[in-house]
Amino acid sequence: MAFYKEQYDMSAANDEISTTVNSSNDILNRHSHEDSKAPSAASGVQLYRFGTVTFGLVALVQLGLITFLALRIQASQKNLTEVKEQLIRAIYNTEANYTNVREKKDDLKRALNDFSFQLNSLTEERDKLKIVNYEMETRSKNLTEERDELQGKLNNLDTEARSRIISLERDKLRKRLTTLAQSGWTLFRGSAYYISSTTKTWQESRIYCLSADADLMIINSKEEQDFANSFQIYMWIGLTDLRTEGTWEWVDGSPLTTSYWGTTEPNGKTEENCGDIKTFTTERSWNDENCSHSLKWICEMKLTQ
Ligand code: 2F8
Ligand code: CA
Repeated sequence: MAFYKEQYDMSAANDEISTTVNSSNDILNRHSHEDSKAPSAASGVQLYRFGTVTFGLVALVQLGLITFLALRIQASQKNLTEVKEQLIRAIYNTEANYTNVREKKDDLKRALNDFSFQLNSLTEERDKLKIVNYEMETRSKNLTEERDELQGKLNNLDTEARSRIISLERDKLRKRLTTLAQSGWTLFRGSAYYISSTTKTWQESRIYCLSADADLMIINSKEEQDFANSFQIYMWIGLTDLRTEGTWEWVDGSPLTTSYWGTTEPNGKTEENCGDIKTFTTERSWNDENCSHSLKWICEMKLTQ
């Protein structure tokens, strides 16, 4: 804008000079015309002086104007130089910015390319995984169906096998009970009992029972006590304080909790360390006896463990 304004000022000044010169020429022309009308020596000198003065004045004005214009032009040039420098700086900055922006753009382009590449790879991978997942799901579904089918078959087999095993066990037990009954064993509440017809010491009696997969009788209830008494036989049972004098226990190691000692029994102290059923007509039928004594005995075989 400043540049354009300077240009405008200069042309205005030129116009002004042209106008002034033209006016002077007009005056000279006019006088020369008048001279032609009334020529005289005095007026010629005057006219000459006037012309010289006028010319001088015009020259002075023109010189002033030229100086003024030269100064203005110089100022304008300075201004223009500054503007030019500013423009150069601006262009330089713009170029630098442009380069910077272009570099950033290139960086972003590269990043975008990388990202696109990665995105493509990931998309491909995802698609592959989708296929694998679908296959796995199908396989899993098939395997589940297969497993359920096999489980069903196994359950059926289990049921069949179990019922077969139960039948076998039942048959075996029946056979065993028959054998026991035929060998003189009596069944009572999940156990089989055998009462000897001969007599032995307590230890020998026990060995006999053990050899038959049984042991001397252990009495755990009033019902069992009544059952034992009902045979009305003086016989060894599985009771002893051989391990600790005065501490009576059963042959399986269990302590004596409920006892059916006869009146004043046990009374043998260290002399009588094995138990028997003696006074079987009363509920409290037990007696402690010398273990070497020869008596009949009763074995108990537990059928349910
Ligand atoms: O039943 C009373 C008592 O009878 C006998 O002693 C006299 C017994 N001893 C023998 O038979 C060796 C005791 O054990 C019993 O307490
Ligand atoms: Ca006794």
